[in-house]
Amino acid sequence: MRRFIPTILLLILLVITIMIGKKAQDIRENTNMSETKMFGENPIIKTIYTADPAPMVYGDTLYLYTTHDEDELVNDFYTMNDWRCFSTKDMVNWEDHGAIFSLDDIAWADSRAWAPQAVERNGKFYLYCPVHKINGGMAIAVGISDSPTGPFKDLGYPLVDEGDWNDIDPTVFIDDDGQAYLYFGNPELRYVLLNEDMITYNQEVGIVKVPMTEEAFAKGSHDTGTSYGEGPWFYKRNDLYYMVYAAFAVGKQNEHLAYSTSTSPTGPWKYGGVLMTEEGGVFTNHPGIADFKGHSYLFYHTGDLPGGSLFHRSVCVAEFTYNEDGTIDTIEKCKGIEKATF
Ligand code: FUB
Repeated sequence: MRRFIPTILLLILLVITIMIGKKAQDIRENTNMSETKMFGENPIIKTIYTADPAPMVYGDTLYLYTTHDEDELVNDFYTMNDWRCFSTKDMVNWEDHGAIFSLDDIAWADSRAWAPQAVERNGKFYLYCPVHKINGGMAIAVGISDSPTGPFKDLGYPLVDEGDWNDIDPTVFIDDDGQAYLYFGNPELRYVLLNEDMITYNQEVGIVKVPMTEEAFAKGSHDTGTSYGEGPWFYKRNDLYYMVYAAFAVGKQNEHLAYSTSTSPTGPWKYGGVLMTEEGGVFTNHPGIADFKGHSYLFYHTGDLPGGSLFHRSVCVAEFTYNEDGTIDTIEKCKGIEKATF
């Protein structure tokens, strides 16, 4: 019998070890410890003040173009000299590509490097940017590059220049039939039909003024009597065209985000609702929407970085979903988003 005691003890030890191992596995499975979730925290760019986010998905990467609020203000107003680019493959880790286009590259502009949007066509990248003309009003410049991260080279003259202050905040979209649209404007929404070269537009159609009706943009407190303010973002999803924009509600000081839809790229537009309220924001807000790796994202800006203000903004992002009929519920300003998994 004494001969068997060590063997019995060994067997008991083995059974106990197996039981502990099994228990640990159960705990892991029940608490999902095998999956480590990662979150990206808002504001997503923490090194400088950024605003007016414009996402562009190209290949397996999301490129985010932004404006840049300088730390030091000139004349106590928006002080913005260059456009920045950041990229991510998972919505959590961001690479900073620095200044990819700047007022120094545009001989005919002197200030206000405002809200841009980029698009790719035939292997070239086009960055549409509002700027202030030397001795003039606002106009839309085009930067051209062989790479999404620049450097961008100026076209040499404005693409849109009506001699008024409406020519800001361009949003570009190429439809399935190849027709490209450039919408822009504050306080009126206007558009041109871009030619295939993306640097000229159909002169016969010219600059079209969208009817600023309450059916299209709801009653509001901006100059047209509607809520449409500025910062349009134009895109299509499931044959429905969306116009998302910064809006002014009656009795409110700060901008909220709203959207309208249409079954045609040129309207008529039908007001859809509030996408993001003014709450927790600064005077401006600015939408940029992208589908990336199976998720839908709304980029926007707040004043949430330390030292933040209406002139020192910071870009944030929120994930959202569409309702079955294509409508979108109001999206909360949020703490951040989960790492995109694929
Ligand atoms: O960032 C400067 C201007 O403020 C933009 O062009 C507008 O959309 C608003 O965000």
